[in-house]
Amino acid sequence: MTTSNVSELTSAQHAAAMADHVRNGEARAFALGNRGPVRFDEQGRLHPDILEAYWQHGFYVFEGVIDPREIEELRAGVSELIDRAPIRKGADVDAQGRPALGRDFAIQPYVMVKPLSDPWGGTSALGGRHPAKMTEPTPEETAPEEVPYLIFGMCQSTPAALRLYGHPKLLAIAAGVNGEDFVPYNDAIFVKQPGLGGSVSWHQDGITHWNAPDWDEGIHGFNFQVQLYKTTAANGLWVVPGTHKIGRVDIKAKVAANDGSDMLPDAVPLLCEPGDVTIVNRQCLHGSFANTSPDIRVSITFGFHRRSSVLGVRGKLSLKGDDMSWSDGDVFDEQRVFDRSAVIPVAIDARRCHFPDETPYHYQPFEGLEDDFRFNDETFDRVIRDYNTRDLAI
Ligand SMILES: O=C(O)CCC(=O)C(=O)O
Ligand SMILES: [Fe+2]
Repeated sequence: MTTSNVSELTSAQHAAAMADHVRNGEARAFALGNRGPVRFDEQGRLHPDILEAYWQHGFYVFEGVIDPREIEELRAGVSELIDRAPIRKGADVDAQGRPALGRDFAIQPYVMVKPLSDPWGGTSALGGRHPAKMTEPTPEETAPEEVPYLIFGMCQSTPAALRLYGHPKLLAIAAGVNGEDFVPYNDAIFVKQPGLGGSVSWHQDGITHWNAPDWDEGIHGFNFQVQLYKTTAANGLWVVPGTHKIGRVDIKAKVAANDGSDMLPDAVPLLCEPGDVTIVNRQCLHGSFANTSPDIRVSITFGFHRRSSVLGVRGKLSLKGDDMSWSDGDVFDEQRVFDRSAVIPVAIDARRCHFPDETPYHYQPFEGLEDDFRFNDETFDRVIRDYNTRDLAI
């Protein structure tokens, strides 16, 4: 028996408490007009109208970017990752008693959390960028002790995810936002199983450049999210439009001004069909609720930066394993940027082998070096294995 407390919500009560907010948020989201298919101009550059809407609101929803066949391959790959998660943090076996995946990876791939919990809100984790605690509903008694929350290292563990990393439309979008010489940041798969998935408390992603003399609205880059399933206001990511322009938001004060509720009135949900892709400016205030809905969300999340934002900068948020301790990183010199960026040409080539009819993306920083970065066993060892120890996190 658990002792009851008036502030504790069951899953169903949490879902009911969100109903109005969900409905209003959906209406606000569709009214913004920052969504549609990806479009390019005659030179193959991201259409200026899309860029304008992105810079106005701080996010954009690209509809129908990833073909159904590729989504199927990604779903199969991620299902396997979910099945192969350790039964709890640090365990060597999965729920079926097989060896958990990735115990030999330099960075442990799984962040496990208690069902419906908020692991970071109100803690000093991740540089203290999540100051407010989200509502933590009580899971069903049948829920497992821990569930996967984030999965790292997808380019190493999942062939379909490596190929996604070389997707020509996604890389052209990255070039449109961050310039042709754009560089990678990191990746993580956010997993929100129905009735189990934890919340991500309100935060802005960037850490390093808030007080930089050349600070601007794009300096901390952006994240893609490729949606493998339909996303709803109940299970999806919410963003407060325009907050990428205003510097650091006082999140605690914002929640307090909302009677302590995490349902911020000016936030909107990212509403997607399978195969839709979002870009969210890392300076935008964003977060997601515990998933008390009946629908799974799997968001393959990976970011890109302007080269000038990382070169010569001391990184932050360097992941040191599954204990979620994050710390100062290395200074990112030319070699480090080159080594992490090399995942891109290998991913492009892995994609070319699998989808021979598609025109591969031309990644300018590796112009003329393509033959050294073909997808093969040698480049897997040299470039892909433990590539995320070289992430460019700022
Ligand atoms: O998908 C989520 O719930 C959180 C995503 C997020 O924080 C990010 O992409 O930076
Ligand atoms: Fe984030």
